[in-house]
Amino acid sequence: MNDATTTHGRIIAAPRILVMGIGSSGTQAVAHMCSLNPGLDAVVIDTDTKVLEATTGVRVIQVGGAVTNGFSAGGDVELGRQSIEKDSSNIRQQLRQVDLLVIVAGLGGGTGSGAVPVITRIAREAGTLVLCMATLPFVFEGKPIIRKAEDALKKIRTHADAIIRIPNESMVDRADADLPVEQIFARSQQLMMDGINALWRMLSQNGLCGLDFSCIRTMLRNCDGFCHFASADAAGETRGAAVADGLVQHRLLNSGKILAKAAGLVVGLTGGHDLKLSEIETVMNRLQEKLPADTWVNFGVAIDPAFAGRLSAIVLVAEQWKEPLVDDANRQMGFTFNRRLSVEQGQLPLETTGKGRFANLNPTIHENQDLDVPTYIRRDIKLPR
Ligand SMILES: Nc1nc2c(ncn2[C@@H]2O[C@H](COP(=O)(O)OP(=O)(O)OP(=O)(O)O)[C@@H](O)[C@H]2O)c(=O)[nH]1
Ligand SMILES: [Mg+2]
Repeated sequence: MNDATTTHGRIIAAPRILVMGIGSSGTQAVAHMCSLNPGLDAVVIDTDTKVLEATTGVRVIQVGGAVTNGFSAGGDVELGRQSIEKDSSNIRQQLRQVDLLVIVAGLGGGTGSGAVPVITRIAREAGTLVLCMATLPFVFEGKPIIRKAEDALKKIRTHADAIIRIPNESMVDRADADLPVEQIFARSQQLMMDGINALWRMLSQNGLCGLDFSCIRTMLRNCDGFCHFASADAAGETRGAAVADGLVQHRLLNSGKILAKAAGLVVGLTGGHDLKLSEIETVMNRLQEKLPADTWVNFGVAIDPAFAGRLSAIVLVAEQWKEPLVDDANRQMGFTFNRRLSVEQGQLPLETTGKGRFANLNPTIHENQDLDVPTYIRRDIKLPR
């Protein structure tokens, strides 16, 4: 945590959120976010010199110079993976003191699909909470590209706390056939940007009640790998009702169907000093009407003078509610192996045995870890998800 200050004997800490755009579409999306919200702490990473040279207003890292010679990975996931592996120390450096890493990428190309699984792994090893926002290809892009994106998703899921999938296909309505494709891409960029801005606002501004970093962490770590999000913004007298409508009809929540089976929900509201209780009630009641009775719900309200006359909301929705894959206490690399494996649901009752004829050999220590201890035990991974 950063910026820890003491007020009346209470430690107040603002979490550091780093937004990372990976690959060409991730880079463009994050650069656009930074142009509209210069307060964002962000970095973009790509193999493609041309894309990076055209990018301004954000920290830029080129990877894989020796792998792709400054060109893109050309759709080759393995080249994307190698490019980031070769520069992994730089990525580790970027993650120092970061509490929440938000990755933005378009899956289906070489750099994003190859690099994001590696970055999520590095972030997990560093103990950083990882949320990945990934767009999925249009159907017209073809099966090989869709398969590439699906494979990447599976790999990302083993390390990221939560993934928000944004299918490009869901950005399109029937009436949109004649719209320029650029406009459709802009739509998903806008959605991601609204979501990240709202999340950033909730976590970096003083809340009136409720929502803080640990609440977001609980949500991301318990959502069993995937979660959904939506945001809505409105101004004027009827802003409470307009925001409620915007959320329950949101395309990323499948017009309310995702809410109807939600196992967990976090709602963050931001208004000005004129925010009324009735507006909060309008939004919360509309959402509650849609939810199953036993949904875990947490909400918070932040006041920002710039939101006078306006109301903004973000919701994060989990369809599943499960124990996290890795225990918090053991997320850092290099914890000592000296624990009893408890037998819980979703965990195999595996026993460790003696080293037998290997007992007198020196252990293989790398970066403070004993590599002779199986990875799933060193990292306290419960098998399988
Ligand atoms: N939403 C959105 N998606 C995009 C955009 N551009 C590309 N995509 C999607 O993102 C996927 C990956 O494209 P890129 O980001 O260009 O690929 P990359 O990761 O740079 O990979 P390489 O170019 O092969 O190194 C594509 O298959 C598209 O589905 C965009 O501007 N907006
Ligand atoms: Mg590219």
